[in-house]
Amino acid sequence: MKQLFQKAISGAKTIAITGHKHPDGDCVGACMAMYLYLTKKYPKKQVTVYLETPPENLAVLPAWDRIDDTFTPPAKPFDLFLILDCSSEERFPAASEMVAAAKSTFVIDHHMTNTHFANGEVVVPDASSTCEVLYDLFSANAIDEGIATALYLGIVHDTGVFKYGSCKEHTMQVAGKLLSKGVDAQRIIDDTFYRKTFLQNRIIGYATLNAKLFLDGRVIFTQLSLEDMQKFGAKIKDTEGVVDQIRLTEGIEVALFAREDEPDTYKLSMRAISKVNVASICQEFGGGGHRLAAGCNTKGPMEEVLKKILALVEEQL
Ligand SMILES: [Mn+2]
Repeated sequence: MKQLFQKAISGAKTIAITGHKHPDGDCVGACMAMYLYLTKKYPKKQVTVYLETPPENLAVLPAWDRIDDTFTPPAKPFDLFLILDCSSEERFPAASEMVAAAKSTFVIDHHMTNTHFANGEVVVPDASSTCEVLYDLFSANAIDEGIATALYLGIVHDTGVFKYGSCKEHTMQVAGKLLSKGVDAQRIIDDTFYRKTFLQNRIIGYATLNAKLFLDGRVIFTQLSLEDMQKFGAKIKDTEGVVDQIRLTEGIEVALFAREDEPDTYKLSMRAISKVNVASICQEFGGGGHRLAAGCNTKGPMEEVLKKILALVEEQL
């Protein structure tokens, strides 16, 4: 694995890094860690990081101001494009032309639904996060406090603070190594994960108030319509935390949160407790993710979509 990555890096003079649209903690942590690592270890290489403007609560990471969120293309195609935390080519629309023009592409990911779309890859479906995979690819002695903080943040976010089943012995060992580099764990966990804006908390409350139970209380569902979003003046990032809150309802096996992004077009987030593989359900709708946490985009009235999803959930219960 390490050699594959080193080989991909070695010949490249210009390297770009990107992650998926609506970047989350793991995606941003991975991109920043990679940027910091490459610029430190290979000062002669020219490194650019492209990302959609990340949520402000992640702005604790070093080199935050180096993110190019305008996706300005280079004068000459990149020698190497590193694509992090992306399961398929649809996940990075803003960078897709630059990626297609690059001389070589390399994916580092941990989604079991990865479609293997690049010239080279390190995909570890067993890993808790892309940041965990990166730790295993980096030379340990080059990891400083800044790189460690970025990696730690990604692991914290993708494991729901070390609680999901994806968080294994190795994850904790990696986290321990990162702590020894001086990571301020409490600050990262509180400030970037648990703290919500006033608006986020109001939306979590509203969405939870409107939630309904299905299949004898084993499925919880809530939605935010375009009208709701307008009423609150909410953006996508303001709906963060909804699905993780309703997931904590006693007796449920699956939590569903649908956010209407355009008329009758929904972003659906799914969580499962243990039995149901929500990634396989989301794949039926062109999405993907992990066994217990996945998402997809759906078209059509939500009542119809919900009916189909409930039928698929019931098959697995
Ligand atoms: Mn991830």
